Amino acid sequence: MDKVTQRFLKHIERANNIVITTHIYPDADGIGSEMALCLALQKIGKNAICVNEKKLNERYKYLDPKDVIRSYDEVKDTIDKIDLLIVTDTNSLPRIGASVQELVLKTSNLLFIDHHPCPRELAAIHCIDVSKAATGELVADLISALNVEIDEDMALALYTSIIIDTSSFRYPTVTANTHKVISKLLESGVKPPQAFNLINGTKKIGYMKLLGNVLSSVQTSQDEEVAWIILEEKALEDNKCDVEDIHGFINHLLILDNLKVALMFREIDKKVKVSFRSANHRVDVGIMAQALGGGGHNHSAATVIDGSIENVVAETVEKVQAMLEPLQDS
Ligand SMILES: [Mn+2]
Repeated sequence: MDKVTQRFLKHIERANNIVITTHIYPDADGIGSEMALCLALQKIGKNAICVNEKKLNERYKYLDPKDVIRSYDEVKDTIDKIDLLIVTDTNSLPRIGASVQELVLKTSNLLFIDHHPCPRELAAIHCIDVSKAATGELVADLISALNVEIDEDMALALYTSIIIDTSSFRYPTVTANTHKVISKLLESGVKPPQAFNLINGTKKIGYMKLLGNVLSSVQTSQDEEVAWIILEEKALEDNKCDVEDIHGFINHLLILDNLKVALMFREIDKKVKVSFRSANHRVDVGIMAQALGGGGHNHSAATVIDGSIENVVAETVEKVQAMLEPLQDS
């Protein structure tokens, strides 16, 4: 048994009242991981609930059919004793939100269950495994270590975690273990087309038009190693597009020949969110995003930069090209 699993079991053994949370603006990995873990802990008799900063976004409610995820406001007056606070899919406390951070003060036991890069010292005392493609993959293994059978609700949530975090199995983070977990989830009753459509097949015509416009105005550096798309606030409004729907736009760039880095610039108020994807395993966009004030995985990362969209695009593209310069092709 690996150290991450041992540490997890030790924490669970000692705790009865367990609160699980995830990052703000949670995605399917954060939600699927906390929800499945919560159901598993309930099955072994723990008093477990999920508490998020905000109520679950409508589009994700199907991932929580037993309604175990609560908003902080719903539970703040009833929670007093917390033996263990588990944070899934991030290892940064500010990322869990200002209100949920209040719960940290009510417990002496905090455990991150995550797959994002972090300092060695943090990984040494938490359950952080960067070899996992999704926190959901790690949680599936931890649930098995608890000897709990993964039921259909858990399986759909964890399967969705993994398809979202791997962009349907296309990232370099996908391993044999990822597929072993997927195999187990299918045996637990997941139907892939149904799971795929529930999370992806919900787009409106406005989405299609916006995607078309954005992709047809793609730009690249002269050597085509950097490609980028720009999303202006107005275009989102005009097409009545949900922000949640546009995260995947950038992935369409990854099929370009010669590409090393894909960028997506999105205007938010007076700032610009810059998303990064790596199309080449030698290029670590996590480090690039970190150099520009953000962070993330080797293959997928982001930062937020102050300034007008025109300036941020020009400056970031120049910096990314400079960062690519010393790399040798092979
Ligand atoms: Mn994740």
